[in-house]
Amino acid sequence: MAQSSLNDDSIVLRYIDSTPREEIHPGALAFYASLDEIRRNSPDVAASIVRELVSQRSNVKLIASENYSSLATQLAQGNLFTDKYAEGYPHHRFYAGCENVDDIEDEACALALELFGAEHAYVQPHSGADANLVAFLAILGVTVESPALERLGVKSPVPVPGEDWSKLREELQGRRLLAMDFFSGGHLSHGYRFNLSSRLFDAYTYTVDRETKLLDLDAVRARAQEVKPHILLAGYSSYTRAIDFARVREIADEVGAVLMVDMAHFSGLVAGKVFTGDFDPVPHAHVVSSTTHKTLRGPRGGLVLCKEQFADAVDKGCPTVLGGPLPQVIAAKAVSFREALQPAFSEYAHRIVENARTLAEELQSRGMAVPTGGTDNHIVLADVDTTYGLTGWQAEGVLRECGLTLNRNVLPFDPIGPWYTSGLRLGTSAITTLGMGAEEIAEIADVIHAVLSQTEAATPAAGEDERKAKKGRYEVPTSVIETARARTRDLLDRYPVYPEIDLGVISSTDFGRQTLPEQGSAAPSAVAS
Ligand code: DSN
Repeated sequence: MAQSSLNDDSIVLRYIDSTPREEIHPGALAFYASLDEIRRNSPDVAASIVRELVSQRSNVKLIASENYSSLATQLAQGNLFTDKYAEGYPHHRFYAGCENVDDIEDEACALALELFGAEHAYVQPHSGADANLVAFLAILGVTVESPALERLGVKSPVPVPGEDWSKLREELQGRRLLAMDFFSGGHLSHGYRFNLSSRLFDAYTYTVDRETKLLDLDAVRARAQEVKPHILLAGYSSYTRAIDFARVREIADEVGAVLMVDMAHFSGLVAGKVFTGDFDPVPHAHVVSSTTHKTLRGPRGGLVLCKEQFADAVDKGCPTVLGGPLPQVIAAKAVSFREALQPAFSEYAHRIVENARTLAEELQSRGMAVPTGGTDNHIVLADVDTTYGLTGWQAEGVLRECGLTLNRNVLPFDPIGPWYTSGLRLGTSAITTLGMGAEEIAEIADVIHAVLSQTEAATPAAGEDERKAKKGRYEVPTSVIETARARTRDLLDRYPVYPEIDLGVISSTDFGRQTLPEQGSAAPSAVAS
């Protein structure tokens, strides 16, 4: 491998030379060193990493599914574990030399069990959607495939003759899945027509109540009795209320369904003991899937927890569904799970919800229509169509211009549809990580209202598609954007993203022909030199 020594234009040396020894931060040191190493061969990649930090420092992150992981979590991923294949599960691998992967996977699983009080944990899924596939296939494996194999007198699918295998595949496919409708807040991977889950299952949905936009468990029960699903799936990406999972389990039991809960969005609130007792899915569901990077604040990835009955099948996630595990991400999961076990994480999780409640109240006090009237979790939905006559697309676009990053979202029974949408989804996990509280939330709500109330759908130009212009473009005075930008910049100056990293030691000439973006006051001016 090529060797190099640090030269005069080394970023890490510049940092060391300009920083008193006692102020040197190991995470920042590692960040600068990584830029030096990456830019030797790939200056464009190094420049993009810096640009992303600049972008994140210049915009308030209100995307409900994002957060800021610790530098320790990030650094656990940037190492030689990425070189290792480890198909199988701890101490049962298809490759030699997996002892160290076993250690980190054992550690991540043990910490997940401690964090969630589950009977079994599987930490290999690469994403939440992958975790859902692992869960689906494990449930089908235990409830359909294993009994069929037993009837055939074999333990593995390999020796099953072709004709019997065709019958078994027919038995496996087209089982009924009952999950929350995408427009009511369910996820794509819960049986939405564009997703594999709708091919694997005969998928049915339940919705929130048309008037209150709340989940009515009596209605879910009636729907479950009508559909008689094989799997009853609870969980969401854009629903704002706590769910009584004890009652959902009763419904599943009544109709003989397996209960699966997708807690991808709110797993940090479960780990942080915001959702406890009947509202904690882990004791009640047969199988629970999750991501690790949303409220849980870990690396981008997935997780499955389950009752012992499903453990062996879940552990076969690779090769059933997944490609080889990513040991470097599993290492980072272990780091973040340990962080989440600290008392400070529980305080953080409670503050996320307080902040979301405050955000819902502050928006409503300025006239915003908020479906369900508030929130019990980290998500706030806002109906910008009803309130301002704008589409979610327009609101998302103009707010991003003002330094607020969020995503447009369908609302229940959305009259506009899934592309332009009627709503916004806002989340408080990331700004809570930065330390923002009630005062800053009020400021954010005020900026949102000031901007959206002065934004209008564009007037179509001659010959322009009227529908596209009215839904996709907007008009807003430049002064409105400038004022809002100054306000969000002020917030970000007070709550910097990764404050350990001083961009002042980086120069645009560090990246060859790459130039870095014009900086606002949220990032040191030296970056633009
Ligand atoms: N993309 C995630 C979210 O934003 O909720 C889920 O897939």
